Amino acid sequence: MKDLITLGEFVIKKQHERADATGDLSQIFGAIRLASKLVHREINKAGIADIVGLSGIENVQGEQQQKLDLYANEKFKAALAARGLVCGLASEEEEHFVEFTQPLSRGSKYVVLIDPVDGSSNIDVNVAVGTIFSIYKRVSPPDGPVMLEDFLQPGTEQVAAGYVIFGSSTMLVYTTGNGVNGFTFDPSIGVFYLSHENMQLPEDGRIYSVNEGNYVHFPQGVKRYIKHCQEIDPDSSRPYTSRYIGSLVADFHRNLLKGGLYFYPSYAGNPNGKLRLLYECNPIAMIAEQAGGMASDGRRRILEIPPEELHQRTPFFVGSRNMVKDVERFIAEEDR
Ligand code: P6P
Repeated sequence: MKDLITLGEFVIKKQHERADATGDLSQIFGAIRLASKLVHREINKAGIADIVGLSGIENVQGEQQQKLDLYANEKFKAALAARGLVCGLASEEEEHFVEFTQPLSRGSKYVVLIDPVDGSSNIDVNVAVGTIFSIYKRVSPPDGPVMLEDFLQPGTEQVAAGYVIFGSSTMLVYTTGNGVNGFTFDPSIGVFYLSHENMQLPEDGRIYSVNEGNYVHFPQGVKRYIKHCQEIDPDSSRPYTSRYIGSLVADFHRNLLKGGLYFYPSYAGNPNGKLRLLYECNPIAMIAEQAGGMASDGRRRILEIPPEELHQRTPFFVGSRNMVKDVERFIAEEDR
């Protein structure tokens, strides 16, 4: 049995391989690791503990906050604040960014953006959910307060991005810009072990993931692409398979491993779709690109979209490079 490498050992190893590495990211990943273990524990007893169901509170999105959303948000916030390397956090569950004012955090040079539990409406029905995180270096003066500009940076400026998927097993998948690696959690000893080294997103795929219930509201080019997926053409392995879990992290993770395209287009009354640019699309897009895939809003590279506000949404097409290029071609034909 080959030597098992823990997430902590791997992050330290990678840190020593980079002359400019300071060890800060290693510390931040330690906080993410801790909070992920706490969320794993709560999710895995959700049926028993009073953690399932709605909190009775609405978040800034006007969505009913699940109790686990709040629990996870608090645990990630506390763990990141305690490390003294992060000066602020933005979260799907927080209307505004949160500045960490503890003396330990003053002058820290990183900010973190998270979706604490993406797909949380699936918790009650025992379907995989995930945490998504994105890490930037602050751009405001280090001796001053954290500013909104620290969070409104294009995805190309991310220093790290990743997700934790709480599924049949709990996995943490991340990138610091040098490839993508996946770690599987062993709850018996509370350790994440390297299980998927140098993950590659197949450039072709046969799986498309979209909520076809919105079909009538999709733009014409997207409708034509969906019909393209369903046509019989053995030479191009069509019809493709439709797989949609309703949990971005779970749908993306499957497509990362097997190839495929996840998309949440604009639809009636929602010109920018549903997914949030800063703490859902940018981190997933960084992982996709680092694994050889592609992420677009149907016309532009996701990572180059200039953010204008914390919770802004964007249409999202992510996965196998050739599938993203195909759907962009159908959309472009409608633009002519
Ligand atoms: P719909 C979960 O709320 C989420 O943000 C993604 O995880 C998921 O892919 C999508 O929304 C599901 O949305 O409208 O298809 O139920």
